[in-house]
Amino acid sequence: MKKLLLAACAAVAVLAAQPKANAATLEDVRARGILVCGVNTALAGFSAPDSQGVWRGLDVDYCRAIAAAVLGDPAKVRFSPLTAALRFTALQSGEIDVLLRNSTETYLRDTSIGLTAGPVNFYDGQGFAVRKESGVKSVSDLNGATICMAQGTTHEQNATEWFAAHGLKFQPVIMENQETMYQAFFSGRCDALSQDSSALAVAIGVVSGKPDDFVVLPERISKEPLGPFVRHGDETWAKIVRWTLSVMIEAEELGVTQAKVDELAQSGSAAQKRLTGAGDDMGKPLGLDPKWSANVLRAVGNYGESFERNVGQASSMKLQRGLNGLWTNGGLMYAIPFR
Ligand SMILES: N[C@@H](CCC(=O)N[C@@H](CS)C(=O)NCC(=O)O)C(=O)O
Repeated sequence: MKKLLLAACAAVAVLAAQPKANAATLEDVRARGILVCGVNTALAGFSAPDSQGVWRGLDVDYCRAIAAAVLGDPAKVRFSPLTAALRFTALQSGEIDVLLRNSTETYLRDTSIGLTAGPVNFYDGQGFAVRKESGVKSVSDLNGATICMAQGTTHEQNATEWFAAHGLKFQPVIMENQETMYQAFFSGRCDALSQDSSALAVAIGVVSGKPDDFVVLPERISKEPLGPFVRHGDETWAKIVRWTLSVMIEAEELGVTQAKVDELAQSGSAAQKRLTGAGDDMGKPLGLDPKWSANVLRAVGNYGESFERNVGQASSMKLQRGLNGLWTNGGLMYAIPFR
């Protein structure tokens, strides 16, 4: 019954808004001269303004890369910060051109709300954090616990199904947004905090101010493949969004870095030349500039560079590549050939 109710609520929430009939996002963006990208309000590593007010993160880089591909300029982006609960409606209504907001791709999100999921730009999983003094060592120790989660996310359903499957119970405390969820957890209202493990790393490592007082439990109870969403029915736009990430991954595979784009356009292999815009016209099929892929790489670098800068070793998060490594290193990042 609870399950049915959950499914029903999710359906009502997502079907409420009808997608704007529009299959010409590329033309709209060109006419406007600016890409409107829906992002998280503040999630360090993915999308958050820095101390100068400049948006930074893995999702932000992807937005800038799309702007570079389409408009030739990574600065031509307006970031539209959205809560989890409002993000899909903003895309359906045409308020944004693309959603890049640590959004999990699922079957229902891809098929029943007038949207289409793009490629995965970060493989994540749902985790839990607790206060160290609680002595809790694994998720099974949370039987009967109160768990803080955010509204409009995949997390309540995942937790409900996981606890039921393990014959355990918990008390969900569903907060309106990330900020209120953190307030609730850090003020002691919940025994645990549950969200994507990348976001947990930020919550404990950065937001808490006392990382040593908390511990992230070892289990990941779900798959959370995060990626962009676009409106259903705009095939060209979906392809532009998909190929932009593919170019970044292929560049990493081929050793094309941000600093070497121009050099490799001159002296690289045939594949490197194609990727850096010095081969055949690779823009025409999508209605883009012949040098669109070079513009992407000049703007944000390859996928590995963007990862390390935003969430990896050069960031405060220091996440390992893991599943987000190249397939040649045992990860899941695999580019469709750019030829
Ligand atoms: N990947 C998950 C979670 C994404 C998500 O929105 N996470 C929360 C933290 S658990 C968040 O960023 N909330 C921000 C907010 O709603 O203000 C999803 O797509 O549902």
